[in-house]
Amino acid sequence: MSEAIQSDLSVVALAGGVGGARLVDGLHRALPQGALTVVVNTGDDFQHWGLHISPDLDTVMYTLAGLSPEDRGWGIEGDTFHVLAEAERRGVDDWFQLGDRDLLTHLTRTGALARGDSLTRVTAELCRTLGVDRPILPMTDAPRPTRMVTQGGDDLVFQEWLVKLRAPAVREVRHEGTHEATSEVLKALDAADLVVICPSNPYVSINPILTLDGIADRIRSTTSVAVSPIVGGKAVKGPLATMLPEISGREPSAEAVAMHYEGLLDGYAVHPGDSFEGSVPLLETNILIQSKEDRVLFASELLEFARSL
Ligand code: FO1
Repeated sequence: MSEAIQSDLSVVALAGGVGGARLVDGLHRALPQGALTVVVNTGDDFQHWGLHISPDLDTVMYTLAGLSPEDRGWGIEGDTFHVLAEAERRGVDDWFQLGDRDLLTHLTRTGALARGDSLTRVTAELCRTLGVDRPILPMTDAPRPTRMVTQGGDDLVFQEWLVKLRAPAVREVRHEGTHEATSEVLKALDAADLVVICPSNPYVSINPILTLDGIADRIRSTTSVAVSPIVGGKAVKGPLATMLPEISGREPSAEAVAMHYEGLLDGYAVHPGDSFEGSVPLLETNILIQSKEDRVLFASELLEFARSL
């Protein structure tokens, strides 16, 4: 790839929720201003209490703003839940924990969308008010809801499946709605020297982006690296370890995820002990990046690895 890494390099990161946001935070610290664009999954978006909730966009935004709780990863550190407690008291749906400070984001977004603003524009405005100066782009401006078909035959909105029902065994993941990425996303990929697929769930966080028109082709024609979301047979976060055998018939491993991305990658980062004989070069290093220090160390290593490809 180009020699430009760390200076003129243009990096696009594809991200879902918490795992993706932590790597994005590391890349944000390791790269100079203007070098990073983040494309975020919106397949998890849903309506709740009449509000448009974009959990992955918010997780990435809050993480870059330094507001995320380090352990849980989503929402705002130290938020209170008075509105949620009132919902419980009145018998209103309270299975999705919206914090009081977090609510301002959903109110602002819902109002702006109702006035005709695009999700791309609203996200840029939310980032501005939070002091986030890196472009965070929703993958699309139109609805593209992820639906989970369970082995019991239920067809569920993603958040109901994940949060309300705690991820019952799944038979199929469906991406409904639009196939169109935004022009901003396509332009960022056209200008990219490197695409980083973050350690997010390949089925529910990355696939909604990859299956938009023109995305996979652009990734194939750019240097691309992914980071395994599986360490020692366990998911770093979320239900991926049980989803892998349910959907692909393969045991959960870094290799099973690499097989899912077959043909897209030029390099792949795995945790020590997870390496395998594959078709692309591996970076074997500590990919557990919960702390802020580990995030930037790993991001720098990953960029160095990408330069060597
Ligand atoms: N995840 C949960 O497991 N329970 C919740 O109640 C919950 C609330 C929530 C509120 C705002 C937000 O931005 C994210 C929230 N998440 C919650 C996380 C989210 O549902 C998932 O982690 C992502 O959608 C998966 O990428």
